Amino acid sequence: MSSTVRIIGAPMDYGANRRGVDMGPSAIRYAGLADELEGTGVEPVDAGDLLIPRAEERDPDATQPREGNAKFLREVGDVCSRLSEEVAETLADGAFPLVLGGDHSVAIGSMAGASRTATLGAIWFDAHADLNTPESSPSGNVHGMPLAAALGRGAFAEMEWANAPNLREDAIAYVGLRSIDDREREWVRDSEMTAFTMADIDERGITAVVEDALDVATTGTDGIHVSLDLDWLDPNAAPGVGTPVRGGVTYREAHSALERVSVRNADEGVLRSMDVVEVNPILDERNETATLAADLTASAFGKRIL
Ligand code: 6HN
Ligand code: MN
Ligand code: MN
Ligand code: MN
Repeated sequence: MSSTVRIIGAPMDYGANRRGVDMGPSAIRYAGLADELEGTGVEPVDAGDLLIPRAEERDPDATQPREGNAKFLREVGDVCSRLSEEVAETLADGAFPLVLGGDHSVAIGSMAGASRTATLGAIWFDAHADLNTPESSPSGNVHGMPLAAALGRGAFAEMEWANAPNLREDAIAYVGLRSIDDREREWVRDSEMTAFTMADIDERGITAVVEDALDVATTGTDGIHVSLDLDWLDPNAAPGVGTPVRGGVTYREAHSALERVSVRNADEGVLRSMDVVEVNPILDERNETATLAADLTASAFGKRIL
């Protein structure tokens, strides 16, 4: 892994129905992300935020796919194309791209950029499967679709900007899944992806599950993308998210998981890119979800108690 971590803010909320997630990058910065990262020995460089027009100035239905429903798809496409470019450039410069969302649709841009010149695996720390297509989405919110977009499923097949060219479906692992739509359930079962649900964590413990997820994501790939959706955690630990689901991982399990990622990364240099998404300061309590986001990110880069 490179020792320079480039922080790229993507204050986008087009993909979520709850306003406020566009303030995520500021909140995570104010929570002390750069200092936390510096404490782990990496050199954080803040590239600032992508410029993103407010949703109120845009028409949610301006460009719809031929079938189905995906709000602000044109805007998401514009932002993610620029983000993909930034991520690819960051990697070309020998730095590590750390993307701060924003809603989870930013991951479309992160993965497209990170998989341009390398075969990519992914670990999806999330309560949700994020595998809806514009055709299947119950909400029309693109933050429920980033994996379908990256894999070119449904209407996304014809949207080149959305596809992550060298993302391997069989190297994607979900960790902590507990809220899944009916169509998504069928698709996850029929897919080549590996899904570790909360039941797997209950049964086997977070450490064993994350080790397996790392095996899945590193097999046959040049590196992995870690996507950290803060609603992965139980709402008790992370209240500041737009789509909370009870029964998530605890504060300590979350740390343990990201620490496993950092240990494997120290040994094998597996980490290629990361995004931290869905922090919504309006719904948060005293910025604690953003603080947790900063802390967990530092854990992924090697933050230790001793
Ligand atoms: N997230 N499956 C629901 C939907 O609207 O498609 C919820 C998505 C949540 C999205 O995790 O970022
Ligand atoms: Mn998500
Ligand atoms: Mn973006
Ligand atoms: Mn989620």
